[in-house]
Amino acid sequence: MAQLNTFDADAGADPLVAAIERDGYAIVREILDPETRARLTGELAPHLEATALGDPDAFFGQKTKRFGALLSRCPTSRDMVVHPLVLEIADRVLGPYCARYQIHYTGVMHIEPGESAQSMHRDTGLYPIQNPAPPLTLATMWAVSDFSEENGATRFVPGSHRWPDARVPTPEEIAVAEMPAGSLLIYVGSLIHGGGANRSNAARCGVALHYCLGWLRQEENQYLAVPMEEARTFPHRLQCLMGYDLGTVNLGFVDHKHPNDVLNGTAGEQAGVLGPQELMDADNAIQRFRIDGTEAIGRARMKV
Ligand SMILES: O=C(O)CCC(=O)C(=O)O
Ligand SMILES: [Fe+2]
Repeated sequence: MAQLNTFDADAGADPLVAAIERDGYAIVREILDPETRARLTGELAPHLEATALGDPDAFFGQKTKRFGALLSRCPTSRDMVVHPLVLEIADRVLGPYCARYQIHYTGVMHIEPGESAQSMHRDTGLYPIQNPAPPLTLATMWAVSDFSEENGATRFVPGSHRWPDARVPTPEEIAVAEMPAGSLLIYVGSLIHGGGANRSNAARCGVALHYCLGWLRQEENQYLAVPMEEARTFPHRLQCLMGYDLGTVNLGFVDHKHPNDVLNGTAGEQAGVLGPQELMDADNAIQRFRIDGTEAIGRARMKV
């Protein structure tokens, strides 16, 4: 396997965006400082303790602990999700296809010893859009523990974001996102990937924060995952990323009012401005999709 696209935390967005466009992914080494990672680990601990193993859905794993609603449960994730480097990458990867992007999913993927490899999949399989397709979602996987081949580091197929749906990877085409704790794997949601098998004697812990185009339904419902009174205390940018914003002109209003005004109790009696010039301009700049047919190909979960 060729050298992975691995960058230092001060590399800047340009080489990362180029790698993500070309190969579908990039790894940023040790972007979280040890204090932040320790705080994050502490915030996750009681929730991991309270989470049972053995998800009824085989896809999620029998020895993997998962929980979501991180913005409520884990205050450090509020800073991670607005990390300037990640948002610059999201601006450039998702930005051409939407007036606004938004938070799609927040969660922990904690793979315990003995877990087998997850099926390889595309996260964008949620949406019935044929591949290859422009980026619909962008995923970040933050290594809370070290990620190694032995302990279940994410497996992925470089370049598979450009493949048609029918192509299944060979074992030789699979790369492993080995990275020290505090590092970050960023990939487009159409990249074929999956959690690895954990053959070590300690858990592999990752925090996944995903983004999607603002005109798609979010995988995790942010409006119900975080109580409204709590969301009201969040910074404006974070509220908007959760979806308390218009997805584009007129998209996502509440009773003809702006959702951010409704959240914060500033909406007033009259209809809100649902198509401000800046949003009109952003909407006009979107690269529009051509939908030229449908095909019954099903959603792929590949055992490789
Ligand atoms: O745990 C991992 O490394 C990846 C998990 C994953 O891709 C998923 O659950 O969608
Ligand atoms: Fe996934």
